[in-house]
Amino acid sequence: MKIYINGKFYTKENAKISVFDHGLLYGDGVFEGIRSYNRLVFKLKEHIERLFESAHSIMLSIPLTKEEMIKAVVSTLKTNDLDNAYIRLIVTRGEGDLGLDPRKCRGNATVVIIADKIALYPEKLYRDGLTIITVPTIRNLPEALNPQIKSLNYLNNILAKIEAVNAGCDEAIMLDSLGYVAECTGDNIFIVKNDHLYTPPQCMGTLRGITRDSILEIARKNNISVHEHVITRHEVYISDECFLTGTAAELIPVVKVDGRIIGNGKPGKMTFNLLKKFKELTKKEGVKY
Ligand code: PXG
Repeated sequence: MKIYINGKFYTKENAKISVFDHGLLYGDGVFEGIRSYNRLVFKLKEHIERLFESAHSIMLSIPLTKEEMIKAVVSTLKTNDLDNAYIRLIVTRGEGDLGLDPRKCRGNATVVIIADKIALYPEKLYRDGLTIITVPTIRNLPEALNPQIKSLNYLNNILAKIEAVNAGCDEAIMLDSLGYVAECTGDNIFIVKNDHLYTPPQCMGTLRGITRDSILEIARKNNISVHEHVITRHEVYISDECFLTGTAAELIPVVKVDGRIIGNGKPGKMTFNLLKKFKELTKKEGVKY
């Protein structure tokens, strides 16, 4: 495995950054998780766009242009000769001192690109569906740390994941400060009711997921009624189908929430149909390498 750090490639053993890097000291940085399918990088432009938006919001200046960043990702994939990959793109504030003042990092942002494989859940769960739970930890408040910023500070999500794991569940539903369903720890959430598709709007505590947007696009093209609308836990409990979306998980069915069986307890028809169409899209769309 060859890892890109600031324009050079290193073996896994030699891929190291400073312990004074503010990405490590404070989680001060931004990231993206991207997938490639059959030598096509899915929605690469959208991921790079979101990375630059996250960086702009935290006043982190990325030392590459968007075009250069795209080239760096492509070159990492070529160097590693992976047909299907999970790419982790990280930009940290860089090396500073032990104070949190980002000016001490002198604009030396660190860019890291790792291309590897990832299977978030065992194959069986894609067939049988997940058991999930609503957890006490709410999603970060947008007025404190906006979930639209994909920052390296993921403790909010990790705490929720720990609560789900402690309860013996696969994933956590995180609510927003008003008690509406926001999203899961690394995925967006959808429900189906009477053939209509619902997902929370991106304004409260919800990341505008790129997989989420692809599913919405596929649904609209297939004349499915789509609603970006606030969702309560009650609406999840009485839904016909429920599924999660994310680059790492792709699209995975949910069959039990807070002890309530969803639909007939099996992954639903619309879920499988959207998954099939999503897979088709990943086969034909993307940046070639
Ligand atoms: N919500 C959150 C909070 C995320 O972190 C998504 C939704 C889905 O967004 P995309 O654009 O990927 O459809 C994410 C992204 C993991 C893991 O190990 C998950 C993400 C990032 C890094 C690791 O589960 N999810």
